[in-house]
Amino acid sequence: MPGKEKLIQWVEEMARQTEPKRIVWCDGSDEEYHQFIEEMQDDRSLIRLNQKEYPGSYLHRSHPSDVARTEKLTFICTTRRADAGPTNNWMSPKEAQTRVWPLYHGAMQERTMYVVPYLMGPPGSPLARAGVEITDSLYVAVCMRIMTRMGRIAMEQIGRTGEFVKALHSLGDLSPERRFIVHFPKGDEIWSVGSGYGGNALLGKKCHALRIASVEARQEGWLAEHMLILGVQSPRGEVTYVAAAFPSACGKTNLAMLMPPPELSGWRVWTVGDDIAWMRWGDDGRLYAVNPETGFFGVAPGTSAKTNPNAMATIRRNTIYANVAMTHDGLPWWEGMDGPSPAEAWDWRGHPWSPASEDKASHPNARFCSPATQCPCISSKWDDPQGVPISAILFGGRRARLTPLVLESFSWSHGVYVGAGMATETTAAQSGAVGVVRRDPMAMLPFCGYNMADYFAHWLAQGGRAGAVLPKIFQVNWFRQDENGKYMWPGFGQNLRVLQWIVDRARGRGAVVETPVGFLPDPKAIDTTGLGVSEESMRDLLAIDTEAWLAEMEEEAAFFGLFGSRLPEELRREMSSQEKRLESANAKGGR
Ligand code: OXD
Ligand code: MN
Repeated sequence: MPGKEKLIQWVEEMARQTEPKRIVWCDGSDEEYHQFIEEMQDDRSLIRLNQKEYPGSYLHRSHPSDVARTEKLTFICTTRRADAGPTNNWMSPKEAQTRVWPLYHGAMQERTMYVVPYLMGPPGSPLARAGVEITDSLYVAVCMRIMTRMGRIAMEQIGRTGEFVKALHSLGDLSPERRFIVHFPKGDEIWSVGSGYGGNALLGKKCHALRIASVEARQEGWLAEHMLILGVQSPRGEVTYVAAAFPSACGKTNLAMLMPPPELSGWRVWTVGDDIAWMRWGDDGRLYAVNPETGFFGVAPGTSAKTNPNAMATIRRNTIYANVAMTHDGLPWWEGMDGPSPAEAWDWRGHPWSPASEDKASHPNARFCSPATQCPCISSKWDDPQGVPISAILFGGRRARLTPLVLESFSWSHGVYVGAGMATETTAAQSGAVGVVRRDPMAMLPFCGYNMADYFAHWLAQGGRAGAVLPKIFQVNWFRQDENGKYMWPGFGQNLRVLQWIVDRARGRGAVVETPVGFLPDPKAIDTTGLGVSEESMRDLLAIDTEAWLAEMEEEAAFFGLFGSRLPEELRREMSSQEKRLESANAKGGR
């Protein structure tokens, strides 16, 4: 059936269930966007910010119980539970029909249904994939306009190929009791009901570009990952592309937009993407990455001229803020922004706020949604249909102890093991406790659409591809703390010093020290001139505590144990070799 007809049929079917007052097919034009913005101001779902200071920018306040991704209510729907794996919530298609589908019945009565065709990935790229989101939220429609290539361009691809992900979203009654985010990888379908929050409701992002795409990537031999993509340019003009996985709210946007400190003049960092990387093998054997998105949906609190000046410039116009505070002059404000706190403001719920208030002004997971093209350091290749060739892959977490500032894996399969064993302290990006250490393999725990044992196997299989020019794999940790709880590494722009070593290693240069858990930089290999980090701190940042690592490996083994016999043998081998290396180093009294 031609694509357009298939789409019309699906929309009609969804309309029969949801009973909207009217249906609007979005064309993605500027006029349409501005009209939506007007309508949202009329119904108070958008508040106009100070247009002199923040032209084209608005504030959206979400329901107070709907401010983060709700992982507990996120399901993978497959016939067999084992295909979703032990780390995903599973629902059978039958249960979805009886438990979730009825929630859509009449859900759009008195509301408008917006049909949002979108494309993920640069048009013309072998990785460009189409989807259509049906939503009754204008906030979702305007953010999708920023985050994806929306409208005509997507319709062209759908018309041509007949292929699209069917993404059905309704705010429902916004009750967490009736909130579900359900994925059907087999039918390329997503159902999201009861939430208007970005990660739950902008269905092109986590739901399509990660959960559904990861399944497709496995079938087709590519990778859909929770990774930023950046280019590091040396003073000689050599650009090296890096993809880096970090769990949510661990500084991906900051790293992607890194501003080199003045003392590292001549170096530049170019942003290709800040959240998701789709990567495929090119004819030359190299791994090419595209950013499937066209915008940044970043965490506002903590963003400042010090931590991320490029983001501050990006979000100065045409930005839809969610759940930040607003000053009486109509300026957005959040904790960690530059300058003093305002004497008075409205907090993220719209209540009066002052520095004496007990609560935070901005929600810790408040977000900005801005077009990628506004980023001052956007790469000239950010929308190249071929993507950029990746030379290094980074896995990073938020760990106060244990993992060093940086280490290089011994091989691809050791690197996959390092990524699979990743753990991190939780943040406000997901509902639940903050600061608890949890295993988060490759930062994909909440985003892998299938059994993670098979995901590890898929990663391992890439290492055996004939002719593949494998990127080197590294682990980084910007978040080590001393015994007083103080961060030991300055982070932000200074992370470039670590990237410099990584680039050197990726290009076959740079000095290393071998340890049981990987190659570490030779103490002199990271330039610390003018950094204010003592030699002793540097030693601590790069120290390997073999006993603590062995204890960590027990936790890791318990986690891997969840996968039973489905865990790839190669991963077991990597784990046991590392254990042996640690034990023998421990017997010799450390590394
Ligand atoms: C995000 C997240 O919004 O990971 O990128 O939560
Ligand atoms: Mn993310």
